[in-house]
Order: sequence, then structure tokens, then C-alpha cells
Amino acid sequence: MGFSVHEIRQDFPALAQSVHGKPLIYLDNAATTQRPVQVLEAIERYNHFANANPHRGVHYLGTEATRAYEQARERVARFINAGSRKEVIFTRNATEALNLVAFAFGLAQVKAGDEIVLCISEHHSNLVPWQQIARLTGAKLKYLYLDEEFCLTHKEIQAKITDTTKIVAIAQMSNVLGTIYPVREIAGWAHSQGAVVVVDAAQSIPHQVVDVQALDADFLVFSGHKIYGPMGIGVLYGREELLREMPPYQFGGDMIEYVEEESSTFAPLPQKFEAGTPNVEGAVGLAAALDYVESIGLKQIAEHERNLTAYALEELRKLRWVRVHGPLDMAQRGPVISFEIEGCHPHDVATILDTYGVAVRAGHHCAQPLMNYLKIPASSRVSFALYNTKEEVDVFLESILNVRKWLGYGS
Ligand code: C6P
Repeated sequence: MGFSVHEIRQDFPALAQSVHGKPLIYLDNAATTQRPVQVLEAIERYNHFANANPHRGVHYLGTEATRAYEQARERVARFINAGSRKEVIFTRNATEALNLVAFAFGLAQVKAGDEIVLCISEHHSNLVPWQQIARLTGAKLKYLYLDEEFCLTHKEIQAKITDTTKIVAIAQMSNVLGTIYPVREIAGWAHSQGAVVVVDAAQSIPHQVVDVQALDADFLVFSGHKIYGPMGIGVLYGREELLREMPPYQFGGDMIEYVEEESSTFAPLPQKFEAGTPNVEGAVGLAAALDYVESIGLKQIAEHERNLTAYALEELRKLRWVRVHGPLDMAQRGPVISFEIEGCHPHDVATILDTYGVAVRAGHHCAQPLMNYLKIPASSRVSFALYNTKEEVDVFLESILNVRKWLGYGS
């Protein structure tokens, strides 16, 4: 059973506005998604009636805040099928979660001569921290390169991930190409070689079921703001036995067990990795967003987004002056399409589309090594969410024809 996208849109106040005198068509969902009233109201309720510092106050509001925060953790654990709530650490965003893994796990475990394997399409957040670990430890970075369909082959995976690999860090879905990588297969092979697998689910989490046990991920990260939740809240999932052995990442209040003048012992999981006052309203908003997504159904969302993507791709391919960077096979991709319009700089494309009310992203998308690999300076990108419609895709396509005209091309 599908869902009514027109009814869904009523939940998103941001979508009802006009920009530059045109109805807003928001196609920059890979950067951040809009929030439904269910999320906004959950945050407001928390702020009105339960705001206090969690894990500290014994008073009524203090225990309410603790309850709200820990219930949100349980909600996340259920959403990703973690073995227990101890495996869910709240962070500011996916970037902070990746830094936590790199510096608390990587720095302690990686030795000179070890290899860290990344995909060439990694977002800087899953690349720059590993460069730092390689620099600090003397380890080597190795990249998985893509075939002509922008996908990873079994051969490439098996050639690059070997028994000298210590860590494989890979996005489940590229924020530029839309490629969905075979993370389960990669994890199986990496584990057979003795490596640990870090999955960046920042892009995949709103579009497919992410089950950390089925994926056999050792660590997995995502951000609340890409799955209809607030900014400032992210998640690190880690296998309990790995998290238990890791040293803390930051030090201070709330992460300690006992502090003496010269030394301290640390709190058990998950508090060990959550120093300082946490973002309770962010966690509450994220839990509400996960409830919202599940109430619609990830399978239904994926099907709707797949239809929009297949349609947009088919129409874009009819335009001889458009080049798509990403797989054309729908089985290999999610709802993110990067493209170039011949003779038009991606920033001009995004600026002109904005005048038609169409929000797209242009630039290197925080994936400069990929841009160098593709030999392009930048691209334009549309990315769909559950609330986008076929009519919106049509306006986007018509506006693209206008971009060419604005820039002086006949057709
Ligand atoms: N990509 C985009 O427009 P943060 O900023 O920590 O919430 O997410 C970082 C991040 C990590 N991994 C992937 C695959 C991502 O796509 C992102 C964020 C946004 O593509 C902003 S650059």
C-alpha cells in the first residue's frame, strides 16, 4: 500500500511557502530534510513541560528529561536493530560520530603499516578523520575505485581489502552519485580479512531499512537532520564489545564514574562517550522523526522515491546536453541525481533554478577526491524525499530547459 503524498505534504509547513513568488520545490533533501509538525510539536512539548538537565536532577523535571532522553535512545536502537541501548551513542551529527570512531577506536588500534580502506566517493566527514589517523599512526590509506557504472565490483573489493586492512570505512549511499554500495558483502569480506567496518549511513538512513545486525556493521553513523529530525543530533552505533574497550573521546561531566585529584574512572556505556549536557530536545525530535518515518513505512517511502528518481533520470537522459554522474540502473542507486548541463556552471544552474523556486545543491558536495576522480570541478544535484511529487519533478525539468535558454543556448 502506498501513501498519499498530498496528505503527507500537509505535515510539512515549510513546503507550503513561496520563494521568489513561486511555490517552493525543495529538492535539496540530501543536504537536509524538512521537518513534519509531529517532530516540531514533540520538541515544543519537551521544551514546555520537561526541560531540565538529564542524569543529574532528582526532581520531577530532571527525571522527565532523563526519561525522554533515554526513551529516544531506545527508539534509535529499535530503528536500527541494535543489540542494546548501550550500543547507541548520541553525538552532534554524523561527522562527530565518525570523528569519535576515528580518534577513540582508530588511534588506539591502527598501527604503522596497517591499511585503512575508503571508497573514492566518501564524503569528507568519512575521509578527513581517517587521513588524520593515517598521519598520526603511519598507516596507509587505500581507495576503492568505481567502474564505468559508478559502482564497486567484487574484484575491486577483494583486491583492496586484504589481511593488512585494519579498517574499512564506507558510505552505504553516495551523497553525490546516489550509488548504493554492497555494505553487507563488503562487511563479510572485510571480517574474513580481520578488518573492522565503519558504515556511514548519513544518506541511506531515510531511504531504506538500515539494520546494523543484518549489515554486520561494527560501527554505523547518521545525522538526525537528514531523516526529518532536527539538526545538532546524530548517532553512533557501535558493537558493545568494541565500545567497551575504547577509551573515552571527550572528558568532563556525565561521563565519569569517580573522580579523584589525579585520576578518574569512567561511566559505563553509553555515558562514557557522552561528556557534558546532551541535546535532549534533539534526541526527542529525532525519536519523533523515526516514529513518523515508521508510521509511513520505509518500504513505501523507498518505492515512492524510486518512482520519482526513475522518472527524473529517464527525462534527463532525453536531453543531449545533460550528463548524469551516477548509476542508471535503479537497483544500484538511491534518490540523489548529480548532473552537469553542458556549457553551464553548476552554480549558475542552481542560482537560475532558485529563481523558479527550485532548490538544488551545486558544488563539490564535500567530496573533492571524487570530483578529481571524475575530472569535474563540481556538479548540480537534485535529491528527493517522501514529500516530493511528480509535478515538482516536471517543474524542475521545465526549469532546466530555461537554464539553457538563460545562458544563451537555443535548446
Ligand atoms: N552531506 C550533503 O549535502 P553531517 O554534516 O555531519 O550531518 O553529515 C555529514 C555527511 C556524512 N556522510 C555523508 C554521506 C553525507 O552526505 C554527509 C552530509 C550533506 O551531501 C552536507 S555536505
